[in-house]
Amino acid sequence: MRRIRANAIAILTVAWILGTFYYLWQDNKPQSSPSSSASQTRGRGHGQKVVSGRLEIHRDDRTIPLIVTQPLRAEQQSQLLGGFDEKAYLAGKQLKPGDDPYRDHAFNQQESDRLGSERAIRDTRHYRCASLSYDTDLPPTSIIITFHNEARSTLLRTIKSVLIRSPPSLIQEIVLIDDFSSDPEDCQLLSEIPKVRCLRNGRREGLIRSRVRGANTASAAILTFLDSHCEVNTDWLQPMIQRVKEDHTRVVSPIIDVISLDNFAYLAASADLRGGFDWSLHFKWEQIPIEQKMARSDPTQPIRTPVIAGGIFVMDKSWFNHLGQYDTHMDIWGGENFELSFRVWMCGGSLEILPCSRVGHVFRKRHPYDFPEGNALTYIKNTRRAAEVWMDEYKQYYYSARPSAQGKAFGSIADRLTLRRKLNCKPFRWFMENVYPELRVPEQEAVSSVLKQGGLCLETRGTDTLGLAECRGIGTNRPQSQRWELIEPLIRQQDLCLAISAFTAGSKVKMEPCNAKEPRQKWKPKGTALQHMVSGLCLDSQTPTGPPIITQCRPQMASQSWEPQIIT
Ligand code: LR7
Ligand code: MN
Repeated sequence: MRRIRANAIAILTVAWILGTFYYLWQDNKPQSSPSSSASQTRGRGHGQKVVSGRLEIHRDDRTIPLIVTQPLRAEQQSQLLGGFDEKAYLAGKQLKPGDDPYRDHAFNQQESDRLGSERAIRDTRHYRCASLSYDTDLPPTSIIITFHNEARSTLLRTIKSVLIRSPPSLIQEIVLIDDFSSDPEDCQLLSEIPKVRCLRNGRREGLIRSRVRGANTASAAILTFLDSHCEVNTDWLQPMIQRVKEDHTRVVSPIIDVISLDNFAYLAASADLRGGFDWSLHFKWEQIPIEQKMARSDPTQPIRTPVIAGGIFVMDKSWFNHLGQYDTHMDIWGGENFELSFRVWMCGGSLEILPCSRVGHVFRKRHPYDFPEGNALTYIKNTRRAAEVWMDEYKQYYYSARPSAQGKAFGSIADRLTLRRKLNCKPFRWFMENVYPELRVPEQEAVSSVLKQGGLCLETRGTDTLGLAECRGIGTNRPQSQRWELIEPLIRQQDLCLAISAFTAGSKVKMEPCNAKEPRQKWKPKGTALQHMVSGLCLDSQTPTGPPIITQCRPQMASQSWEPQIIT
């Protein structure tokens, strides 16, 4: 009996100690507790998914003090809003009884309207952020918000949260670009608010050209972009302006918290995510690589990110202009965040997420607006432009991941290529090696092509001889004897590979069973020629009727020029 009691006391003591430790540990780790259960995925009509990251489960108020920003007093309210009649503005657009509250905006408009234009939200930063200090002479910024048919209540809440939660001296102006919404008053009426300016597009332009228009009229030296359904959190702006002030080539974003599209709850996002993507150019949040995570002793430090989500960031205006703003041939929505991110990194800048800056955003599951060219085609056009201009030889992986992109129109990219040359930007390979080494290059898949020389094609005859002959068939009707798979270092046709018979100039080239370790079978492209890697000699059709040979490489020599043409 005594033993049982003693055991029970021991177990209780251990449990109590563990409980205390857990409590303290939780308290020390305020905002970044990982919880895999609450991940949120946004579906897109055309197969785009944006994973908004793991959300945190709110701990109860005992373990984390609930720090909220206080609602405004009446006199502050009128000071901030000037003569703007908020009630009339919101009343002007209300749901009618029986309306589907999700129909127009793909979020629950009824909840948003009910919330009012400002509310207290939890300060979701790491507690150490509160003790950081910033320069007292930070430069002011122009806030740029573009929107197309945004709900009045979310748009107004975005603006009011900026006015309430930013030091007034840092807000030079708020530039609204109404991207041809159905009701011009949605924007116009808001210009009654001090500092707010409203520009309306004469036709639908999409968010990319709209932002460029906003940036062009902005009067501050620093630009801050926001989506039209955000709520900025405590001290969101100072950390971003500070980083850009210290180095104007930095482009910085906050951690993007989640505002529920159903009940508008403000939920803290995990603090150890960065922006990434896959080869189909679909954006995703991903964990910071483990080595970087281990090296982070200070949770307030910036997080380097390969790409930004795109909507919420701060950038020096002259740097934005110097780097070529945006690709204004991109339409409506999508892809511009990759284009901007590649450009910033490859042309001498950097991208980071600042954990001490938090902005909430309503993540949606579908686009509530139409795409004049269709949503899939627009995404393809935009991402194709990004891939063609910036991804060099790596664009092949984009095309294999998104085969439907091949052959789709994407307009001229000449201007953007000139820009890239003029800015003397690094190759995409540099980006892969230095910024995003975690992005794996897919296993090389065999691509069939013909090896063309003028109008002739290299073909096999019988089992092991080779020669040039007229190219036959098109597309999938090409004869097997003229199909080649170029998988470095091999040039193969089924199980046989192109091999030299000896390592000296003039030696014949023949077919033999493939063996990637066999030095006689190793080739690599050299301009339009195919060079044997070991001898350094080039594949040459000097005796067109007979088998090809290898000779000294001479650039531009017709008999050494092989043009691989992919068979689709
Ligand atoms: O034709 C249009 N004209 C517009 O002005 C279409 C849209 N817009 C406005 C729209 O009203 C909104 O304010 O553009 C903004 C973005 O459109 P959303 O909110 O419908 O799309 P989104 O939240 O999915 O947008 C994310 O991806 C876009 C890709 O082009 C942009 O980069 C958005 O800025 C980006 N939003 C964010 O990064 C916020 C965080 C979400 C994430 C991840
Ligand atoms: Mn958005």
